[in-house]
Amino acid sequence: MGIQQTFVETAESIMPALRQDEVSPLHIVQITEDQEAFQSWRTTIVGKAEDLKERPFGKGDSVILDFGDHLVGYVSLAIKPVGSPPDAPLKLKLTWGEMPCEIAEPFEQYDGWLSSSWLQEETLFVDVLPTEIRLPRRYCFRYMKLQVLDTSAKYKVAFGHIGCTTVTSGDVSRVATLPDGLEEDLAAMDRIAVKTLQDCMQTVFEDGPKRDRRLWIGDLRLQAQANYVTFNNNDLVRRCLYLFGGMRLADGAVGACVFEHPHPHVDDTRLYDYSLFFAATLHDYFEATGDRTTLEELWPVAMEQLRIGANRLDERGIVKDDPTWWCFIDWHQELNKQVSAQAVLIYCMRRGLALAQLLGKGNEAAYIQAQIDFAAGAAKAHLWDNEQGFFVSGEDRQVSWASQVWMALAEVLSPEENAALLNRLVEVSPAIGMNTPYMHHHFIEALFSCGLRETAVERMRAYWGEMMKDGADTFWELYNPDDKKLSPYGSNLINSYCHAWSCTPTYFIRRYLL
Ligand code: RAM
Repeated sequence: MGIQQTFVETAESIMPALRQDEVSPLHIVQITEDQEAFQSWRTTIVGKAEDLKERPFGKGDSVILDFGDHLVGYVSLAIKPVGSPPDAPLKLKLTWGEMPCEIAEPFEQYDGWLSSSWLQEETLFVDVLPTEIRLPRRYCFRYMKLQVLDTSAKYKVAFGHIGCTTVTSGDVSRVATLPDGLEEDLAAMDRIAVKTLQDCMQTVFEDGPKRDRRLWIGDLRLQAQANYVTFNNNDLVRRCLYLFGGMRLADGAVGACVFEHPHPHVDDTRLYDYSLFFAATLHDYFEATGDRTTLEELWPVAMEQLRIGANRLDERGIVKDDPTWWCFIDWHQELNKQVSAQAVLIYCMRRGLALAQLLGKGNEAAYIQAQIDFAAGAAKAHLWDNEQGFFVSGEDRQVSWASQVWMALAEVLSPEENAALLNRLVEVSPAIGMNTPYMHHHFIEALFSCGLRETAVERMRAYWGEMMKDGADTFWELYNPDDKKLSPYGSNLINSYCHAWSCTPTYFIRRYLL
């Protein structure tokens, strides 16, 4: 299978232009340890950024600048010598942070399992002063620390213009203003969600502009849904669909993520649920755009994902669960993913069925319908525990939030039974919870689709609302109100604090609450 060049060419032909803006820092801040503050770091304004211009910096001097909001872009700075003619290079260290922790905690102490190279820092040796430097890498930050590691005994330096040229393919003027009357906290939540999406919108829908800076299909699906009610950059969704469709794994499965550079190529990560989401994303794209040409071209890819997914059903009609198999669902080590995977399969097949019917593909529609009946029937027969009133997953018959949420979305039970299932879930609150905004998204979506609007809004407030109270400028990759340093990567320094899959409050607000 591998590469379908014409699809990749279509994707490359609709490369978006990036919009730029110039942003300057606002404040000089101090970051101090405070157990009461989010992740134990408190930020205090100690001056205006413009006051920096007159301040000479010698060996060992440093300053932290606050740009006032989350930015993605290219940093430039003007540096001039103060005192005698510079008789040695300037050695300057720069550190960027989306969050105070990245500025306050030395990166040398980082011991997580993702590469430390994601941590944003730079050491510059400047031979000739004065100078104006534009750094070649794109950074993602609100805070920037300047540390003069050395000048010489004879001169110091001063910083003139410091700025960031931001980049995004999201045109904020296309986002409709919210009507008056929406509660203030929800309007603020919408604004932060839109900003999150905007900063992730580059030449693809990136998962996080700090990390991993690439296109993952699980993230894409949610970004696309948020995009249809905000930026409406539908060509960007189309480009991403063609990238996934054009570059697949050896057996035809859609890869979990793709890279754009040095040329488009698919990563070798395979996730059961992510491959299936190709069909759901194509379904949503067609629903939003009515673009039949794209649907017709990419339909065979979607159909193939459904077949590959259904091939994992055992003779009973249950997704085989073994240690070699990887399904994402949530960052949660103890979560058994069998029930959720079964539900994702059914959820995606339902959307595939709608597309097959629309395209008049009778045989394929019949095949999908038969698989839905098989898998949904098996779920009720083998995964439902009548006594507990929950779906149970894996050999140990685990009851988790994810299993119930995904089964509600898969509509295996009747609408009334689904609503009762979600109410029971909230009441019983099983110990195997949800860790990511991605999993919370599915919980909220399930609540809205079962008509549990009040609980949905309450839960949005309890999750994204808490992130706001904890100072979010953009919504985060990971958040657990009970464990604020939670990271699946061994350190919260490497977490992404502007993350695609966290942008969906705007989708909920604009789709269900206006
Ligand atoms: C992480 C990223 C990304 C997600 C994958 C599965 O690397 O956070 O958003 O889709 O995991």
